Amino acid sequence: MAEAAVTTAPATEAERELTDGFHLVIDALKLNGINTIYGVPGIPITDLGRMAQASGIRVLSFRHEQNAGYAAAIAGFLTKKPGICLTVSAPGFLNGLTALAHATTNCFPMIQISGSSEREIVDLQQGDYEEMDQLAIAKPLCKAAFRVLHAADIGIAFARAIRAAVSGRPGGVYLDLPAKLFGQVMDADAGRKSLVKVIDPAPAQFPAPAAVRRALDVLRAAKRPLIILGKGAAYAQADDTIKSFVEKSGAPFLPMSMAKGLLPDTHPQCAGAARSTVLKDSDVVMLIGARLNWLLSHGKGKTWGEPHSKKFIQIDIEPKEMDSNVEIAAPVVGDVGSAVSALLDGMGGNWPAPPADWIKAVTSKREENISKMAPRLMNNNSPMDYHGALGVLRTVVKERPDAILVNEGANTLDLARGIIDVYQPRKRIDVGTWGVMGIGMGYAIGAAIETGKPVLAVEGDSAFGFSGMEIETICRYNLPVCVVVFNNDGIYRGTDVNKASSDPATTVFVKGARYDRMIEAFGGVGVNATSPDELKRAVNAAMDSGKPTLINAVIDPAAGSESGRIGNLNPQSKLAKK
Ligand SMILES: Cc1ncc(C[n+]2csc(CCOP(=O)(O)OP(=O)(O)O)c2C)c(N)n1
Ligand SMILES: [Mg+2]
Repeated sequence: MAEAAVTTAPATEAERELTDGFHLVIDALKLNGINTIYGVPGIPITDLGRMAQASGIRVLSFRHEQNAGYAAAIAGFLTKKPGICLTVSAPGFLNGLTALAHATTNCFPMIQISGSSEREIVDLQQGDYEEMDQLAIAKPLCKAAFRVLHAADIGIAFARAIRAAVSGRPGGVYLDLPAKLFGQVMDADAGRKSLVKVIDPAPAQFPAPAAVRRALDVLRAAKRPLIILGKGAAYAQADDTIKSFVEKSGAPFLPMSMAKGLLPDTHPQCAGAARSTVLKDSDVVMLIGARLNWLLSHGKGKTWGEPHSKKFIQIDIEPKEMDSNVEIAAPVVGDVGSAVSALLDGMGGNWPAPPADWIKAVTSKREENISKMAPRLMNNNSPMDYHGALGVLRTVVKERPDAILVNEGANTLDLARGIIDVYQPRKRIDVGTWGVMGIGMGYAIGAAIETGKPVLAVEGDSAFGFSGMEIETICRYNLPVCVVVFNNDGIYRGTDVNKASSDPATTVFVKGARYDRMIEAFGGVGVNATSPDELKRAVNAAMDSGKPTLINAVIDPAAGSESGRIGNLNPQSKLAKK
């Protein structure tokens, strides 16, 4: 069919209006309201980027595809529309693939569009320029993968890709576009007709009424209820419904890191500062868009107060999520918005408050932990420790609740997650399910572009290194991003010593490095901050000016701990370490 459209022309090419693969790709994106592309140019997609830019699409060129991919992934999370990452064949494709897999693992809708080399040569393995069977490699790492060979199929391919990315549980989609496709010419009118505007790309999925009743029965009978909000709840953009439900239930709630701010961390029901108490002592736990994976100790063991058992209620769009780790007493399968609104309706007018002794126990634990922490956050030590530096950033965010906080590292991540309160939904974005390093600058750029809000990126010095070159991109597009590098001279700590040779130890970096000087090379503002007071002045100035800024925050190299809060995951041997 596609061949016929291309070759059986009633008139000469000069006489009729034509279109080509380049334009059909751009038109397919625009028709579906996709206005931004994150990528790296090169053969065979350089002209596609140019033409897309000329047509009014915002095309952001990065220095490495992985960072473009992370920008696209977070764009998907923030907007519920697939973020687009555009890559060149083989190496560029592979560079983007980590981000595509990350998007899939984290349930963010994203489409990686990659150019690829000549099929005939690739399939015969004759050594083409950047030869690689990209479709086969992408398939196991994403939700769906498609290849388009004919210009007339571009419309339907994009429709499939968009639907696959955003419907059901969102995820990454790969779209393989061989070089030849772009130059294929066809009748413009037939081309227009071949495009598909996706109607209702993420249809609401209502839970069964019986499942809703069962869930409410379990919740009503709870003596010590707990609600856990995951990033699926943040993704849903059902903020008012979720807030009403949580408040009506009266139960303490625990936000996972990217669900912070759905209700403010300062909300009276927030149990963030009493995490271990609520996990251990609750009797009924309702999970809303949160999975019982490693981040929640798989729903079992000491963390959960075993041998005492609990009942779980789980809301998830993916039926297979139920019973993934432990028995789910009340599965509610549906999209978070529809499910929570059905629960809210089902609660009626006189929902009983949870027993007062439970609320009191959680509140007093929370107050106790908060007041224990308070003095540490006010120290003005130089070099700084994490608490002194984070105490400052906590105030910066409190004063600018609409700023977006990007966070990665080990100690820098774990401590910032606990210390910096978040006040609005989708204002904290971080390493996600994998605890991956490298999301920093891609997320910062994606968040600034998609929301127009100022961004504060709180980065371990190691974490920053994975995407650090993108500060040129931040300067080039003049984005309101303030990067604070927590420079403790290394991974976890800067104090390790190699006893065997003159090589530095594996976890340490150049002592006293000045990351602030990097951004000056591109015209940004660099500041070296050695005390909380200096840090405060620099961050406030950056956030107020909106100028691309990098602050080298000098942290005591001995302040951190191995792997931050997850040192227990390091394998141990009975044999002594050498
Ligand atoms: C892609 C990737 N590579 C490696 C790691 C292992 N890793 C975990 S945290 C970390 C860096 C921690 O150091 P830093 O960012 O400086 O934070 P700090 O604890 O020093 O504050 C590394 C390399 C990872 N999580 N992801
Ligand atoms: Mg470090």
